[in-house]
Amino acid sequence: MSFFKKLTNIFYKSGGSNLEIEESLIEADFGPRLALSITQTVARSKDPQSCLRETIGEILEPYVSDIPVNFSKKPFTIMMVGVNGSGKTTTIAKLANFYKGNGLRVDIAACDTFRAAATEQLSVWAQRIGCEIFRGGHIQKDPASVAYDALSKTQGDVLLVDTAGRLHNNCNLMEELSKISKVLQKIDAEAPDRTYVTIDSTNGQNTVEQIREFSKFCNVSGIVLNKIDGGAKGGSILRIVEELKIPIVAVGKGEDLLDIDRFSVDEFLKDLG
Ligand SMILES: Nc1nc2c(ncn2[C@@H]2O[C@H](COP(=O)(O)OP(=O)(O)OP(=O)(O)O)[C@@H](O)[C@H]2O)c(=O)[nH]1
Ligand SMILES: [Mg+2]
Repeated sequence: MSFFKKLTNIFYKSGGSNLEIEESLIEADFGPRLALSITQTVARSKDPQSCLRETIGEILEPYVSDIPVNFSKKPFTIMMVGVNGSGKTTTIAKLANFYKGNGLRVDIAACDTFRAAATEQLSVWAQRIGCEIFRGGHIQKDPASVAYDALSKTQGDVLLVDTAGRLHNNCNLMEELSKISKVLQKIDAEAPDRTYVTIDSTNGQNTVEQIREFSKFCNVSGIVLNKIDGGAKGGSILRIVEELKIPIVAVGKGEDLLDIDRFSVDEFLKDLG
């Protein structure tokens, strides 16, 4: 049962208590502090269900943005970072397809040189979408040099930089992200123009900590919330925007190229009834 359905049941059940509301919010990854403050607000209301909707909407709305598309310069460099399997490469493919559909020329830098299969995965997407890919060649290059090569050669309007998945507490691998940014800055002092962190929304536990760590090594400017089709509990996104104040630039709703969209508070809340 979705957490909103569960909450609805609590609201309609006579004698449903604040404690039950708070527990459901905690279970849904809202975190104890936010769960308590939302419960206190809702408890004061005559219409708890609408109040919950409004309270959650008020927290999220200021941080919802369209997928950015009007770029101030060319090439506009977007780097994708995140923990293993959070959907970086798929998001790169979806964004490349989205930008191409908006009439932009998109190039991709395959900077996940960690696994050979990663470059292959991206090459298949690039071919399908019809965009150029810069990759490391046979002798494995380091990611920063692939990024440098790509930014110095690209003719695209947008350069999308894929990176390898890494655990946010692995300092050496996190340093590698700083190095990619620094090397790009030798060509363009503002690059990467945006850094998006991908979040697997089915894995709500430590997402705030993940983003906080990534932000120490690169300037995280947006969140892509992936796998919201996968029965996500969802509450962690409230903690993310409330604590870190970073906008949600897109959501991933599946594994195909078109499964990317603007975050919708209404859809997020639709199970509320
Ligand atoms: N259901 C669903 N699956 C997704 C979504 N985004 C990515 N996936 C799947 O999740 C798996 C991992 O996606 P990748 O894009 O390879 O993730 P990654 O972050 O690049 O992974 P690493 O490079 O290994 O760190 C793949 O099987 C994707 O098809 C999504 O929005 N919904
Ligand atoms: Mg990848």
